[in-house]
This record gives sequence, C-alpha cells and structure tokens, in this order.
Amino acid sequence: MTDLNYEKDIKIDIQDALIVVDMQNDFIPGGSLAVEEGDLIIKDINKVGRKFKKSKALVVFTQDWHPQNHKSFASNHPGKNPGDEFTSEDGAIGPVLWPDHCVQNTKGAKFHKNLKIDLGDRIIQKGMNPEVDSYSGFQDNDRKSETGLREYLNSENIKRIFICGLALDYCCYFTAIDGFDFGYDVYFLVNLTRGVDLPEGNVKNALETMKEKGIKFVTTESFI
Ligand code: VGL
Ligand code: ZN
Repeated sequence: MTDLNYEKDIKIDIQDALIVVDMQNDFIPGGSLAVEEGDLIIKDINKVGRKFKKSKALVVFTQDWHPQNHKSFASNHPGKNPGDEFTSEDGAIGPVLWPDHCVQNTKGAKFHKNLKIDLGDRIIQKGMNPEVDSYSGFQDNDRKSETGLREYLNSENIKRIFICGLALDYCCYFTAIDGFDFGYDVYFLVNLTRGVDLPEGNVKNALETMKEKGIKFVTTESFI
C-alpha cells in the first residue's frame, strides 16, 4: 500500500462539498461490476453525509447512467470480453472494456437501498453518450462535454471537495483529478472508497498520482 499522510482536524464548512461517487447496485457485491467490499463503506458514507448537512455543506451524488448500446460494454464489441484491453482513438473508451452495468432505469443503476440519498442536494448523471465514457463526475473522458457538476459547485461557491464512493481507481480518481485541475482544494476520503484494480496495480498508481499532484488524503477520523 502506498504511504499516505492524512490531514487532521478538518472543520467542515459552508464552502465544502462531499461528492459521493457511483454508489449503485452494479458496483456493489451482487452487481455486474461489483467492487470488492463496496458494501462496507455505505454506513460511514451516510454518517459523513449527515455531518456535512449539519455543517451546512453540500452533498452531491454522481450516478453512472449508460444507454444499453454504450461502447464501454464488451457486449457491444463482437468477440470481446469484459476486462479485455481496449482504447478508442481519442481515449473516449478504455483502457479496458466493462461488463454491461448501470444501464438507465435498471435495478443495477439504482443507488444501493441503504444509501441515504435524501442527504443529497443534487444528483449528477454521467456516461449517457454511447460513444464516450465518463469516469469523472465533472466531464466526459474526451473532455468535450461537462456534466454540470462544476457549474453547480461554483454557483454554490464551493472551494473544497471531499471525494468518496466507487471505484477508487476509476470514477473517484478521475473526479479528484478533474476537481484539482478545475481549481478546487481536493480531499480523498481513503477509507470510504474501494478500487477495482484493473489492470493490476491501478489502485497504487492512482493513489501515487494523486499524492504527487497535491490532492490531500483524509479518513472519517480527520473531521472535528
Ligand atoms: C466506473 C468503470 C465503468 C466507476 C464506472 O464508477 O468507477 N468504473 N464505469
Ligand atoms: Zn460506467
């Protein structure tokens, strides 16, 4: 595991937002793209969400929301299997193909029943364009279209964002990187996320890249 330093004594305030990434049935054990132990973080995400609301901070949920013909699905590439390496020319899809997941209006795309979605101020959907994936909660992988998250956070005068959810090395990671590049002070809630680690080593690389960039790391114990 990568050596990380955790920030301490963080007081949540009105310019903070908790971004809860893709806590949907398909990413949780039993789902089609299950992240190991994804279910174990739900309770504490609810707890931290409550803390943010008590402190008048924002809580935003992102939701992976694909059409059935989405090109990130191996099933839409004859002869390919989930986990196969695949990158489209412009990086819009890849570096691997996925099982069908989070198809619009299916049970797999729904938030887990134990997640307290009432705590959310906004739900941001992503991945609707069948030709382009959207790992980041902010924008498509080809960076040609945004989801509305930045506009929303800016309209609420948010300066710090705290990221948790699934999966560490995909949607959480890319949301953190974009958040940083868009000028937010970014905190990664390490014990409230789990990774897919595909290809192997991806979780370690993601953590190292974030550390080098200046993204900060916290746990649920970091808050006052
Ligand atoms: C995700 C792979 C494909 C994620 C979404 O939420 O991390 N990963 N689509
Ligand atoms: Zn997806």
